[in-house]
Amino acid sequence: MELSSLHRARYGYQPKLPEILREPAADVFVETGHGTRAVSDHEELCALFKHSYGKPPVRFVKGRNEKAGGVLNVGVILSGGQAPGGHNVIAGLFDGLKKGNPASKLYGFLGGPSGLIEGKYIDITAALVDQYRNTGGFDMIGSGRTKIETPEQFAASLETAQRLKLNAVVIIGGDDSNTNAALLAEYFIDKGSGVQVIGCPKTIDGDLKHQYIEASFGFDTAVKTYGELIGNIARDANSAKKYWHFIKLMGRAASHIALEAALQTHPNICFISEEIEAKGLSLSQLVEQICGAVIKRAENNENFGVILIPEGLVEFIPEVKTLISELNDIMAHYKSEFEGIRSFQAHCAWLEKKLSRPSLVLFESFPEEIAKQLLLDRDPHGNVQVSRIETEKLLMHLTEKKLISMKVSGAYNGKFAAIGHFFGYEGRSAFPSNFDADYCYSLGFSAFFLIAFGLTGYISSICNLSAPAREWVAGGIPITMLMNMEQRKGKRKPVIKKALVDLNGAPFRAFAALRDELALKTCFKYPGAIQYFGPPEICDTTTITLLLERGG
Ligand code: FBP
Repeated sequence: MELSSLHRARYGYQPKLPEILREPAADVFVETGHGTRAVSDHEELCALFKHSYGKPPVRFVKGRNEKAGGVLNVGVILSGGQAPGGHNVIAGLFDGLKKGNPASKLYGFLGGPSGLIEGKYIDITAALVDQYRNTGGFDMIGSGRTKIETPEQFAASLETAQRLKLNAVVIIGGDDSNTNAALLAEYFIDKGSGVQVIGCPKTIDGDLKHQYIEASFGFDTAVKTYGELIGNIARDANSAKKYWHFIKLMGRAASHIALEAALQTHPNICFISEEIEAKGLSLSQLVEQICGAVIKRAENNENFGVILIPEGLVEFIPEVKTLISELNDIMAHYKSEFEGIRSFQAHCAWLEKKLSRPSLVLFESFPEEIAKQLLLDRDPHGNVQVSRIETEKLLMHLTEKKLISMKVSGAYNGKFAAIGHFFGYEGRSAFPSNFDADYCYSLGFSAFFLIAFGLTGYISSICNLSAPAREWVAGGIPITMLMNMEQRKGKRKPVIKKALVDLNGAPFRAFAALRDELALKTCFKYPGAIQYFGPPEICDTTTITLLLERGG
């Protein structure tokens, strides 16, 4: 592979670690806190996680550990969507293991959790790790979205772990993957296997968040990548003064990415799904809001603008949410009948008898492309794949329609030309920012210490993230602490509770204080590209969200 100059330079970057993780393994001790409770549904979760529920949080402190230095065999899995920094978690884990004892081994399961189930793995060697240090993507071992859920899959996972004589499995993933890590940890204890399971918080969506998990890795780099692109578009719009840009941003249900991008770039409008649900705003009210800004700006001859749309928006607009939920039920209940229908027209005719009247009217009012996207396959968790629904195009279409009708009635006389964009995959495999490179390396190193101290069912935790890396606090918390019970595919299941945007939180309040002015005036900010080398105030700062949440 021919390397770019930046690629080569990034190999030489030494990620910064918290002070405590730089100590020799024998000089690090574990301090335990008090027993913990789940987010809610304490009794039910306690019964489901008989062996692993309610354990205390731990953090690493200076102290003597006579037992340090044993040989450990560990397997690692990258799970779910790519997030910048995954390779550095593996590098941190690898370096930690080798620092503990050079004879320790790390195996990488290929293609996500299915690699563990099917026993597909590679040896992770120093030469391999060195090819991936500080790089984006998950291509070192690949990723996948297989959920370990059947008794056979659990048994096969244990068989693989025992065949490789593993002390532990590390699962690097989001809320669903770490839920799986908790279930696997409980299963391994129940079988008396002694195989530990440790999770690491990954997802660009930023919705795996808690007092002890201040950020999921990848969010920082992804939003900085989108921030650069949105800033460039905003500047182009302000130069040409002729287009409205409708930009959908990844993030699944949560609007953290859109909110952070809005704080970075000051678009004219940014919808926050959580607020739309809380206020019960309809699709036509959102379109009216857009038209209001278009008309007002046209009065100043500003026939251009930027609108940010969180990926999951459609699922938070009450009437669309009802439609999607009816479709989910119908598609699950009449699966084979639904799959047997060959054409879109035939699907529509079939749905006429199945959907409620208001949902049918709404479905039929959508452009054909959008209606088709609502019928695409659900993900393994039964959710609609919001990344594949072109909400930006839907809003462009409805805005244009409304403005045309206003022109006919003489209520509006400006120009409107819209361009749609979707930013998601562009940010998931970028070279990790210094923050993500440091944070991920620390998470991996911390996972090693959790394993060395014999813990299981824990997620690696690095706190105090708005401070310089040397002051970060390393440790872990039991995964059950993040969980509650939710209805999934018609059954109550233990799951990690998604952290959506808090409408009372500092990031949302900061945006809400600005937005009336942003809607009318042109106040764009241009963050520019991620900087990897240079002064710390340009290269090492993290997101506005994290700084505001940490009171910065
Ligand atoms: P994770 O939750 O697994 O980190 O994935 C996040 C995400 O990037 C979402 O923002 C997006 O909706 C989804 O993955 C897209 O999934 P896919 O890669 O399967 O298209």
